[in-house]
Amino acid sequence: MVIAGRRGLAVDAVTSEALTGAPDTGTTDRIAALSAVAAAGGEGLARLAAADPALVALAHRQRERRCRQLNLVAAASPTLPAVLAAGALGFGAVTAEGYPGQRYHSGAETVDAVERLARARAELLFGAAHANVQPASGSAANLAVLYGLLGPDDTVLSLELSHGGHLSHVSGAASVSRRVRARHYRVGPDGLVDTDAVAALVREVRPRLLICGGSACPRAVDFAAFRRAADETGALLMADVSHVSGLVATGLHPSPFDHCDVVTTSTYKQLRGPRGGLALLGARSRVRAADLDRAVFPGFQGTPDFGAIAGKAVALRHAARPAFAAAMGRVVRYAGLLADALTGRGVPVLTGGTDTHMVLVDLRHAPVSGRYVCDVLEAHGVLANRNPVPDDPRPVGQTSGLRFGTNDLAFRDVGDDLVTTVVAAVAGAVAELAETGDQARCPSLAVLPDLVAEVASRGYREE
Ligand code: DSN
Repeated sequence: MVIAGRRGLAVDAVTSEALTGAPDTGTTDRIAALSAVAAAGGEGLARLAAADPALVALAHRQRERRCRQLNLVAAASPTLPAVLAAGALGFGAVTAEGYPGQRYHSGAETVDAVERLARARAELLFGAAHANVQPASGSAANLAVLYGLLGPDDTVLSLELSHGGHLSHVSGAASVSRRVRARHYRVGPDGLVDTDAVAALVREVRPRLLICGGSACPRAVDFAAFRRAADETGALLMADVSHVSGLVATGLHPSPFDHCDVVTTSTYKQLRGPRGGLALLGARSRVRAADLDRAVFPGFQGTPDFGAIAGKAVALRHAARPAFAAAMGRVVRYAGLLADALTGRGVPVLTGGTDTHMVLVDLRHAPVSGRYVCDVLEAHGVLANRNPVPDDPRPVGQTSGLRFGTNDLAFRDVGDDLVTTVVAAVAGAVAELAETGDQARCPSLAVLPDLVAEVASRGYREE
């Protein structure tokens, strides 16, 4: 297959054969042998059904729900079937602390190669100087950096949680805030981060680490401006690109790797990978690879999940393919359609639009909360999440925001006409709820279940 994308050819050229000397083949015999060990294979499922019928019943229920749902959760992408299979091959059963060639347990030769493969693909895909593929999640990657690279007197400067930051960026609600000192910058009335104001705060706070990116940032992050802000006092700069790592990998979002010392991401939010994270170094990072590795292990985690690392390797290879780049193009386009449909119906969205997969509805002046709208949409088959907005007048259990994302929709085998119709119906439902406060007076809701079923019946492309 021809591979494109910024670093596609190089990513595809990294084979386990190159790393281990063992032939890279997928012969029928080998696949048959593997299906016997794969927990997802028929034999494994039959055993599960006998061992735990309750769990199998829940799996059926979840499958049936998925057939009636449109997933517009911004923090989700559909896990690749190949990633699920990789996770079920038995690598996860290996206990081996440490890093390839330097494990604390024997029997790690094969998982060493798996980890090297994932690491090489991550470095090539993103243009990173170094990749640590062991973090159990994006949060774990962030916490490893915070605990491992900062001293007791250091301060972190990051985006405030209610303004779009993340719990693991030393939010007051996270236990890390009892160990690591933090100050936070905020977005302005336009919903955007003013990087000149961040630079001024850097001069005042003199943080050891400046963090950019977050969980509810619909606009592209200006990494170069954050670098200039960090350089005011020589702070380290870290970007958390968990939400946009697919866009970064395909060049549809600016890359942090020329500007940041450390870059973290989760692997399931946009990369179609397993639950897990990556901690990466920028091209000119002042952090040494050995220090980053020590921060993850032994600093923060023990034995990594090699099943997840195998899944990360698969997802990283897939992210270098033309089909993934095409899907990322649709992600951004569909999010723009949704933002336009909402604003066209008089529903404000934060920042007035989006550059990414994410659209943040602002319900501050509506008679209904984010939670209410989220619950009503779910009852009609549409998944989203309630989200705080800056200076939210409602409590965090209710919120005045609603966060949508278009990752799942963009990977589905649906054409633009159906997407346009669905997006208009979702926007209509939100607009009517925001205007009337009463779901009984929202005609757009009635059309949602059939549209959702139509989209859900299409399955995913390029698997
Ligand atoms: N970080 C959370 C979010 O963005 O929704 C999910 O992991």
